[in-house]
Amino acid sequence: MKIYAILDLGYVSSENLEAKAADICAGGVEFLQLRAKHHTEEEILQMARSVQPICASHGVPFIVNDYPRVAAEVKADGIHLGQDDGNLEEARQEAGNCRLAGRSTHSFQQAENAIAEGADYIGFGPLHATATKPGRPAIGLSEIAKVRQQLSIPVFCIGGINLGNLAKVVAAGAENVVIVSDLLRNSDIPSYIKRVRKILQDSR
Ligand code: 3NM
Repeated sequence: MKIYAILDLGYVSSENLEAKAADICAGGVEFLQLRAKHHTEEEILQMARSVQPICASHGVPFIVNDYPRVAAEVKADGIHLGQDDGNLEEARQEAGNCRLAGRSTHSFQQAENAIAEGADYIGFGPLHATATKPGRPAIGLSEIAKVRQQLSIPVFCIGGINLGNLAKVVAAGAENVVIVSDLLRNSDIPSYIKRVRKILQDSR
């Protein structure tokens, strides 16, 4: 049961980035990703430089979304790519042969393809429609169990997950989850993460 948090600049200002990263790491997550869709590569590099040491000091693997060269520069533990973001192994090499390469997937077929291309883990969603990834239709919960049974790599369910629907997501077969907006909007992130952990444990 793993919790994957994303520092999404749609919800966190760059001024608050370090404080939020520290809160998330102190709460205890298994991964932390930096995701900024409306910043330049140089800005993202600066942000990655400030977040990476916080993750490292807590032993939380640090993943960079979309920018392999930034990942290489800060010696990130991994990179994460969407469906249209190019070849995963090329990105991994560009990222300094980082240990983790993840891919967003939105169907069973894409999940299978991610294994074939060497992904270390996948995101699977969006389970529910979400303003964090606008324009992407919800895929629902029905294929979670099948994907988990048939895939040999960790599956991270994502998309509109919150404290209110998490138990249902777990009951549908999810083991690992990514939560973005519900977590970042919470004023007490460490205790929020503890509540997520408890629901993950209790709903199995
Ligand atoms: N990727 P929230 S859904 C970043 O399905 C992202 O690939 C998705 O944010 C996918 O927890 C998503 O706020 C947004 O819904 C998740």
